Amino acid sequence: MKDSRELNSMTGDGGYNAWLSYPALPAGRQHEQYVKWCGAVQAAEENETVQAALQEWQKGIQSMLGIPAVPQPGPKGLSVAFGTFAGGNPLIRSVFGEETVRAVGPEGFAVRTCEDKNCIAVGASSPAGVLYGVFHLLRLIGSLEEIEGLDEVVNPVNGLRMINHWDNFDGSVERGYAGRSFFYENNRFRDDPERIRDYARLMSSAGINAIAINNVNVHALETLFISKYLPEVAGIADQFRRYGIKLFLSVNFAAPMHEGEVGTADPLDPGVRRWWQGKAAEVYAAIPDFGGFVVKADSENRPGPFTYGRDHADGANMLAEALEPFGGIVIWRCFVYDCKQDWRDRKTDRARAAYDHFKPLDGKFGGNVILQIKNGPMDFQVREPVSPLFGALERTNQVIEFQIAQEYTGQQRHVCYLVPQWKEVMEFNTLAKGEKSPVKHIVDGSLWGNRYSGIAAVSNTGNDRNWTGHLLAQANLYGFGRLAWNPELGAEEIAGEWIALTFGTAPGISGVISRILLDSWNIYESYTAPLGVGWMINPEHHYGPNVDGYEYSQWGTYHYADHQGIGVDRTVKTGTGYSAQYLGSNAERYDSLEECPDELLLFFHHVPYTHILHSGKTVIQHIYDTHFEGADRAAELLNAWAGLKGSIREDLYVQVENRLTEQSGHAKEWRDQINTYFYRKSGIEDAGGRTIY
Ligand code: GCW
Repeated sequence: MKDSRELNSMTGDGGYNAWLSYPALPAGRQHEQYVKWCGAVQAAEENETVQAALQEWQKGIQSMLGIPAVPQPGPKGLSVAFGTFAGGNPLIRSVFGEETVRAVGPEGFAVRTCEDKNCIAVGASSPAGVLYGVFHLLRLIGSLEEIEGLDEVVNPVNGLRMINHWDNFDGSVERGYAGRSFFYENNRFRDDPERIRDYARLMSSAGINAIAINNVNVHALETLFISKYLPEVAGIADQFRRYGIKLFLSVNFAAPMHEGEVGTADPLDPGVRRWWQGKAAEVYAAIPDFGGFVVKADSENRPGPFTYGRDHADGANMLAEALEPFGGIVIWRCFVYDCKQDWRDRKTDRARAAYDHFKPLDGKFGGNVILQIKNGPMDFQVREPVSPLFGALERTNQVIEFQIAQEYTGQQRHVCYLVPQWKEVMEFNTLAKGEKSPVKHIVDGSLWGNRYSGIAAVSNTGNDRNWTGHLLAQANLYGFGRLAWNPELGAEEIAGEWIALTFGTAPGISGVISRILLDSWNIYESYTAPLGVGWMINPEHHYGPNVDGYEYSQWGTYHYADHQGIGVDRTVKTGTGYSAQYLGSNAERYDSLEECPDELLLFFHHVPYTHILHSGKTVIQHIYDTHFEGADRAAELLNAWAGLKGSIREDLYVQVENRLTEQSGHAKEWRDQINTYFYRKSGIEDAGGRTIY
């Protein structure tokens, strides 16, 4: 336990500084080592990003070590030096030889402890690389890692490391669970540059380099972000630029009509093409390093090329042509499906939709178009198979889309650390090009040699003091960035970093918080919809149990539970044929009732409640057991957390205690609703004789 003096000396920021809190490090050997090197800093380049790195370094060192990092023009005792290779500090060039310089990519960095030159040097080819390198060093120090003997080159694995905001101009956030937007309020840009700067710092320190600032559902006023509101958008881009982040905008496909200048949005119409070209020129005049457009078209009632008998490639390529001269890209979303499926029609299947729409278009997209594909075929459920589009598109740039916002995983009122889920998806072997074809190598561009690569995710932030509502949801935000930077990092490793940087390194803390995080996905899954079938939430707002919420609505998302059984038949012979969208043994495994993994059984098969799982249990007993256990384990999370009282800052402690209390109660509600539903449907008793209403 920390002594109370030390705890109280930490500011009660309510979680605002998140993983950039820079908690004071304990005295000892490591502390001495850091103090020895970090008292002086050489970083004279005038570039604003290098200067941002310097400020961050000084802030971090002061706070963690309690000493100033004094800027120093040249060598004099030990120091930390950072800059670009071409930046004019001869020390940087003398530390890193030609070979190292060549190995450092556009956003990477090299870091070396040079005893003979009395410095720890961070060198990069770009200012952004310098900034990433400085955050790297700060992270090492914050986690009590060695900084002597450093010698490494670090490059991000994925080119695009992107956050998508679903923020609306009125200040609301679609699927936002952490307050309102910090960009907008009441159809105005909020005048809060400090918040945006701190947001950019957080994102950049996690490795993010692209942010789309408005909802993919682009309403009337947001349509004008590429015209009337460009000056304000450019102001945000200025803030982002300093931290190596490019700004993107979601655009309305029907914008040319909306602004009343053209009578159609037909992508093959010359007037429409000219309109977008003019718009692109205006945007780049205001924001020279503008990233590009994100587009949700012909999806959930958004306009798109279908209206004109054109396809997605026609639509995307038209926008791509407008952006190409400026180096911009089009990110075209594949979340396209018929949201009005009728239950009598057993062949239409929402899960099939993205593949059916986009597979035939492989190879038809322009070089600066990237398809953005949700990780699963449905919609960010706690458990889904991997989208079969991964592996189906050989000649198309593609990025994967995750959802950091916990729309279906407890809405940041329940803890659900999603990094393990994302890792599982990234490791999934698509078999697209032989035995070693994991999703991570499709999205990083290496499998097919794509020009663009990357990973995007829907943000979980808002203007709540701690950014994410649930303090532990910060780990998802941080973890997403780190995983996008390097998918080889482990879920536990990332959790460990986040914990040290947020709560400090006092013994006994990390193990407890790490366990909570790492168990949380499995716990959440166990008391909600069983065996991969998904949904079972209240329609529209998507929070809380409602087994038949979507079963009897017009949205066409079913589990088909009756008194005999449950599950969606997606097999080839008797079902929707979805399983055939996978390749080779994946298709066979999912199609086969015997081989299908338990956790996805009800996604692929309709079975009687008495069906025996690989685990040896019947489906119905599995449902009862997991729901009783899940609710108990949710309650234990609260007990585990209670053990930290007094060891971590009180303002942080209390926040999580409140949320875990709520979760523990809500998990019981889930347990009872689901168990009671299936008991009454099936008439089968729980072998454990526990209370089911
Ligand atoms: O997950 C669903 C959400 C919608 C969202 C849509 C999408 C932005 O319920 O709110 O719209 O996905 O991804 O476009």
